[in-house]
Amino acid sequence: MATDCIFCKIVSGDIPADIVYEGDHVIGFRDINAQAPTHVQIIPREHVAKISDFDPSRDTAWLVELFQAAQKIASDEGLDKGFRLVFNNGALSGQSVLHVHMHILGGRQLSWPPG
Ligand code: DGP
Repeated sequence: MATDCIFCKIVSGDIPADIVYEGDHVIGFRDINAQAPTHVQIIPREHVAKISDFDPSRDTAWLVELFQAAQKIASDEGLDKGFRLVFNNGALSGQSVLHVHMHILGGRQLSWPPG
């Protein structure tokens, strides 16, 4: 746990969140500033700052569960017509929270390209 990390504090329960998925290595919770009818953050319980820090000798369990969680959340939320998964990585992408998180967005027509 990183003591100054908002998402670590959500994992520990020190900051409340609307949690929609809890697994061994991953949790999912609704985004505080939702950009779509479904907008959930899926994060590893372990603190890893960004996806470019991913280490396959260490991080495979949460990586696999991240996508299993996305499947389950998409099913639970009725996103059968489509959804989008997004990782922002680093300053130019707009990553604002330095704890790996995969956005799952759905429930409306999503445009492309993103801003
Ligand atoms: P990014 O720009 O990819 O770093 O997205 C971070 C997202 O996290 C952003 O959409 C807002 C969300 N977020 C930030 N702080 C909190 C929080 O305390 N609670 C919840 N539920 N979401 C948060």
